[in-house]
Amino acid sequence: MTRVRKAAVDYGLYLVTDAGLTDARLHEVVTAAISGGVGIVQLREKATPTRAFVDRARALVALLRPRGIPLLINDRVDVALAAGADGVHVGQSDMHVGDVRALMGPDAIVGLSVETPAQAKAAEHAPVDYLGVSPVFATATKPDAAPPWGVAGLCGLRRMTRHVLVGIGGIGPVNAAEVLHAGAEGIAVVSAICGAADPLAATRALRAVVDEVRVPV
Ligand code: TZP
Ligand code: MG
Repeated sequence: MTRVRKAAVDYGLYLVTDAGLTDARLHEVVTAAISGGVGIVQLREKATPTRAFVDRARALVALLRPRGIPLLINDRVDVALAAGADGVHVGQSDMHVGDVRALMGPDAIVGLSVETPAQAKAAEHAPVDYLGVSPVFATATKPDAAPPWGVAGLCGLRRMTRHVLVGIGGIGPVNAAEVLHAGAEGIAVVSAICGAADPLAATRALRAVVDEVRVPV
């Protein structure tokens, strides 16, 4: 299966899944998020046995690929390769991005979380497609998250790197515009969609913010 063409990827609204929040509704939530306008999805499974992780990844590839929406896998290159996913997102203590790139190939999407300016500086020439700015705001979804960058920190980061930046952590309809105005190409959200009573309405509301900020004046 050919991967989604990465030059065409829209980082504006990025859904990161959470099994604890979606539970058995994973398919339903991702379907709603597609209808609501997400441009990219990451399957993040921290406690799922490998076989079930691959099965979920395959099912999401089948759902997303016909719509041209890439699926990234959190942490696990083996799962991404087995499922034919479009890419991998790693953090600072996961596999080195150089190794991820070598295993996944040049057409895969590789993302890296950065929690400090020093990490961003170290990643300047790394073979990644985007940096996840982690976290922008305080979040209860990732208990071991680093101290937040804040909007000022994100503005500083925008000035120091040429990479595409995607903000994550504590982002919802109320503060999404600030993150984009600070220079992020996109916002990544977990609870704002996965934890919403109406994931379709929640996604539409976020998409509306992204589209409004991006309209050239
Ligand atoms: N990485 C940095 S913060 C975070 C991850 C996976 C969780 C973000 O969750 P939420 O609910 O969008 O704040
Ligand atoms: Mg990780």
